[in-house]
Amino acid sequence: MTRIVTVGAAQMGPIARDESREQVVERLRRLHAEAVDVGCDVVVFPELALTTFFPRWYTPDLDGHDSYFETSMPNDVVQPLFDDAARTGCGFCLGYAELTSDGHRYNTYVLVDGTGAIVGRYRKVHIPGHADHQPERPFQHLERRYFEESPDGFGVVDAFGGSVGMAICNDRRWPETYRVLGLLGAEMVFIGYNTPLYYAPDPDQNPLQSFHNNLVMAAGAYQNGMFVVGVAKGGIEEGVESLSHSQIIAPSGQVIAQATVSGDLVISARCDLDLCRHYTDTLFDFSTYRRPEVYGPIVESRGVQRR
Ligand code: CDT
Repeated sequence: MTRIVTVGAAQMGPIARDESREQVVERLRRLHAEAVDVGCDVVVFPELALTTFFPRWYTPDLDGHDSYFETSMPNDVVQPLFDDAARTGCGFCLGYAELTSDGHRYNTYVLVDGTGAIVGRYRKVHIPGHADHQPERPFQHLERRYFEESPDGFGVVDAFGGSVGMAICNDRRWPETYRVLGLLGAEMVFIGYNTPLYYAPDPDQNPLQSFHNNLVMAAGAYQNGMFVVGVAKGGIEEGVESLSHSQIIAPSGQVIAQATVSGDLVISARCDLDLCRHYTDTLFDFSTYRRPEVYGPIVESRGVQRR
């Protein structure tokens, strides 16, 4: 029996600073309905999909952006989206800023199945940017001020007839993300992102943003025999332009669906999860070919250690 999962990537255009949660949830519901119309079993929303990308602004107090965080999930404002999932049978993956009851702040994804139940939660592992105010930059990237690194790491959830992993934005640039998920048996990895086109530490990278986006996700998909669904919040948000180019990538590394314009839209692909085995049973048969006994530095050291 084939295991076909129809996956949607619900790309979003900008979310304005003064856009209410209710307005944003209406946008998400429209995208979810579009995904249902094209037969999706699950639709993936971007990173921090309920608000503008607030780490671009500095606040003197750490709690200065707490109004952008959710203290419960689901909550009254997003409940209609959960109800849509239960009514239609189409699940979703939603990114938001999470403030826990004991005061921790995370950049979080939840995976919701076709009954409207949360079946997985992931907190971003690799937190990019800086923690201090750097007024010389045209805009800030203060994720390291407003988010803690996940203490939990990566995990895989049985959902939609397969094994699903989640990662968030900067995580997609790190091979460890995909390899850990691959070792946990992930067949599909959902990755939302907000990627400004301007990179202050090295603007030479600016024209390469789209290339790097595909490079890392396609390599991750191929080297680990998995589908990768990359979903942008792109366009010009509060004066900062971010990458769109959402894409769904097969275990072969080939792009099988791609957004050709920016803004709110759904792309989708029918993913035969058994295709993963073409790679994980052959070239990337981990248990036959991997050599963990010589990979020590990967887990023993954080930075470069010349020997
Ligand atoms: N959201 C996020 O992780 N964005 C980063 C921007 C580069 S670091 C300033 C990314 O890796 O796309």
